[in-house]
Formats: sequence, C-alpha cells, structure tokens
Amino acid sequence: MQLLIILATVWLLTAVGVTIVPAGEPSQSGPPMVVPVAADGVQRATVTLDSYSYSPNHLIVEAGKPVELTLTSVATFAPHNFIIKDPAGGLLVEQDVSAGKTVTIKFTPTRPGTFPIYCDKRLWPLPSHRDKGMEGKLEVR
Ligand SMILES: [Cu+2]
Repeated sequence: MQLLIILATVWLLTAVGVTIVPAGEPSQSGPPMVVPVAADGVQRATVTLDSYSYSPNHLIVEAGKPVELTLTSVATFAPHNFIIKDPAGGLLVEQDVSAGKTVTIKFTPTRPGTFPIYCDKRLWPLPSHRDKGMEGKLEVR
C-alpha cells in the first residue's frame, strides 16, 4: 500500500514536471558578456539567477586575473546554486544562493577554456535545474 502511494506520488510529480517544462526547448545561450576589468584589476559582473536561468549566461573573462561575481537570486521560492568545476585548472566554485538573496564570490581562473556553469539543485524526482535549462558557460581567455 505504501509502495502504491509512493508510485502514485512519483507519477503525479512527473506529470506536473512535464507540464511545467516544455519539451524540446534547448537552453538558450544569451549574448556573451565580456566582464570588464576594474581599476583594481578585478573582473566584476552581476549574474541574476531565476528559475531556471542565469543572466547573463555566457561570461568571458581573462585568465590570471581575479573574478568577482555578485549572484542575485530573483527566484521566489526555489533555492539555486552556481557551480563551475575545472579540477585540472584548480577551479572549484560551488555557491548556494537562497531565493531572493545576493551572494558575492571570488575566484581566479588560471587556464583558458570554456567551462560549464550550472545549478545541480533538484526536487526529486523532477529533473535537475540544469536539465531545465539552468546552465551557462564561463569562457576563460
Ligand atoms: Cu537552480
């Protein structure tokens, strides 16, 4: 009986998920933003997090200079995060941003390349936020 309830719940949530997420909508890459270098040598930009997107979602930065990102969530309910992983380049960013909150992060990318930015939050058994299009890219030149 308990299993039946679980199965029914899974089915219901999946059905709702399918309704919310339009099928076949690839996540769109917005116009690239070349992050400006301030007088103090820091590359600063503000990224807006929403359900389920980053704006801008394509950041271009220079290697070897610190990057400071202000992450502002305009989501009303869902918690999000901001992840960039380049283990070979020693870059590991994983920052939670609660709904409606603003957090500042700082990191210095050391090697050129294009690295995915994504949110790995998910409300099981719904698809992850990344699967819903919450992703972008960090282009290090
Ligand atoms: Cu998210």
